[in-house]
Amino acid sequence: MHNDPLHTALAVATEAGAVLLQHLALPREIAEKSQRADLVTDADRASERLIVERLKSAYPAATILAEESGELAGSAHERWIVDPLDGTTNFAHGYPLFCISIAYEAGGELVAGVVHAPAMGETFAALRGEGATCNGKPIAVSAIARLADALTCTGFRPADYDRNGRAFEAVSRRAQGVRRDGSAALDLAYVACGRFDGFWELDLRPWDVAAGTLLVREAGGIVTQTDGSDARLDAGSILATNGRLHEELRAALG
Ligand code: 2AM
Ligand code: CA
Repeated sequence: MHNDPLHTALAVATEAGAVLLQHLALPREIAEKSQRADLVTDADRASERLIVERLKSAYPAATILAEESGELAGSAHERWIVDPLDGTTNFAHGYPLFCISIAYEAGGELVAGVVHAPAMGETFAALRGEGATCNGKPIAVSAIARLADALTCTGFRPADYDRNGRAFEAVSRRAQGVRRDGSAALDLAYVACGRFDGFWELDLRPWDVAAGTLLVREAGGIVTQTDGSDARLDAGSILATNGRLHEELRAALG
C-alpha cells in the first residue's frame, strides 16, 4: 500500500501509541468529563495533542475532527477523524484493549484508516479499494454463516443498559458468544480480521467508527446502522459483520 494519508496516519498513530504506553506505566490521573460520566485521562489529552500537531503540520489545510478538541475547521474536501484513545475505561484499568483511531476522508468518502493497539502490538490499516492489513499482512472477515456459530461483540455505557439490554440478551441466547470489549474502534478491527463475526453498538461518535468502518469494508464485511439502513459516521448506531451474518444478527437485535 502506498498512499500518503495512510502513511501519515500510520506514522502518527505509532508515535501516539508510544505516548499512551508511557502514560500506562505512570500512576494514572483520572478526571471525569463534565457532561458525561466519561473518563478522560492525561493520556487522551497528550495523545491528541501530538496527533493534532502532526496532522496540522502534514496537512495544514485539512479539517481535523478529534474527540477532545472537537472540529478544527479547514478544507471541506479533506478531513481527519481522530480518537486519540479509544477504550479509555480499559486504559484506566490497565486492560490492554485500547487503541488510537485515525481516519482520512476526501470529498466525504473514507479513504484511509488506521487502528493501532500499542499494548497488543497490532496495527490495522485500510486503504479504499486496496484492502486491509494487520501488521502489514492482508486480513479478511470470517466465513461464519450462522449466529449460532458466531462470536459477536457489543458495547454500551452503564447508563445505556436499558436501551441495549434486550438486544444483548437476545444475541447472548443465540450466538456462540457475546463480548463487550470496551473499544469500538478495536472491536471493528477485530471484525475486519475475523476474530469477531459481528459487532453492534448504539451510541457511537464519528471518531469511534470512522477508521473501523473502512477496515471492515476493505476486509470484505458489511457496515450499516443497527436497523440495516445505510451507515453514516454521525448515525450513532452501527452494525458491522462479515456479511453472511448480517441479516440474522440484524433481525436478532429486534
Ligand atoms: P472512548 O473510550 O473513546 O470513550 C465502548 O462502549 C465505546 O463507547 C468506546 O469506543 C468508548 O470510547 C465509547 N464511550 C464513550 N463514552 C463512554 C462511556 N461513558 N463509557 C464507556 N464507553 C464510552
Ligand atoms: Ca476516546
